[in-house]
Amino acid sequence: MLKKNLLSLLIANVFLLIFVPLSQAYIGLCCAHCGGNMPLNIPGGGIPETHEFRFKVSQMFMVMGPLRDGTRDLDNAAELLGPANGTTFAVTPEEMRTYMTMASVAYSFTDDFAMMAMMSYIRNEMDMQFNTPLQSSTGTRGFTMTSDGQSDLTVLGKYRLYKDDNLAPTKQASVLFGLSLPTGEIEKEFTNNPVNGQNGTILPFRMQTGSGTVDPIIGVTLQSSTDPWWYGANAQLEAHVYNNDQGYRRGSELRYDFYLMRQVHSRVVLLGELQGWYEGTFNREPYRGRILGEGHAGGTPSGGFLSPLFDPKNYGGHKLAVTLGLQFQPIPLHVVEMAATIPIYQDLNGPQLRDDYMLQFTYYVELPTKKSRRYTGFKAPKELGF
Ligand SMILES: [Cu+2]
Repeated sequence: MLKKNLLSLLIANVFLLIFVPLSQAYIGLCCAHCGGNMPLNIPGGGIPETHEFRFKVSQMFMVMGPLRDGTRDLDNAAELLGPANGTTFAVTPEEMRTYMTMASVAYSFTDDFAMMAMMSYIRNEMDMQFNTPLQSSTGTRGFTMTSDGQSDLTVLGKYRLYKDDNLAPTKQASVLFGLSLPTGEIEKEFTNNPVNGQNGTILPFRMQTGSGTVDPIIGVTLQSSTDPWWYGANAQLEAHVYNNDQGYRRGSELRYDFYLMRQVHSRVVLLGELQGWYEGTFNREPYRGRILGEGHAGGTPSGGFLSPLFDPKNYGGHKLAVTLGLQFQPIPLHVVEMAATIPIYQDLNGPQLRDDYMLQFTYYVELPTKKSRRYTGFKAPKELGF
């Protein structure tokens, strides 16, 4: 009897040794405090552990085109190029490429309150096609319009309203609030336009790198996990409430996001997101168009728009996109994310360029300060799995 018990104890132990490492719970690549896993492309998504910094750098590449009105793609040459009469245009965009390098820093002051600041450097390139008269007068089919510079600075606070556990929550709800500050520019000008008299005039709305206004941001974040799944929902509104120095403002912008992540390894997480985006039109033209006639035929405000890009009504709409990605932890306290986004539905106030695809690479580092409960000098605390 005793022998039999010992034997079964031995078998049980061997069984445990073999199978326990496989069934061990994942705690997430990031600190348990923020929920463990969260897509890195959601502004204000995860938060650092209390009294810790998080530095995030991200490189984004986005391609837009062709032009679309409503849910229908347009053919430049057949439908849009012609005299600048309001229905057809002298110059139309074919494709836009945006390169954006983002940097952000976040710090948690208490278990429930964190602040973050983010800023980008943007480069825009837009391939433009001329109508027949401009093609003959310039001797070229079109040109690539460019602009680059720093974006607006976003400062956000995140306050946790609910959590089911203070140190390692599996359910939490937070509110976000903050401001986008006008550090970007709204008077970028043409520099390489082959058409006489166009260089030095104002570039269209989306080639500008800022909104020109102080914009309030509010949002909510819901995060849950049931190992090995992490999931949640976010919504964020950026309102544009007054006119900038050029006398216009951007349409308000609502973004929402549902995400589902599956941790497949102690250092690897797969992620999927459904992202939505609503934006209104611009409320009117900049002073330099409305009064000085820049962007209009004949250089006068009564002339038709040279390009659909100058019309404030050709912006905004509703978009839905799917993002698939992967997160990887190369060393403790570091996380890398690679993600690709493709649109699945776009109903746009047009004609305007529609989204084509987006690629994003993000790297972040957590830095515990001496006040952090994870602080162990220069070594990461192994017992917590970081
Ligand atoms: Cu975390």
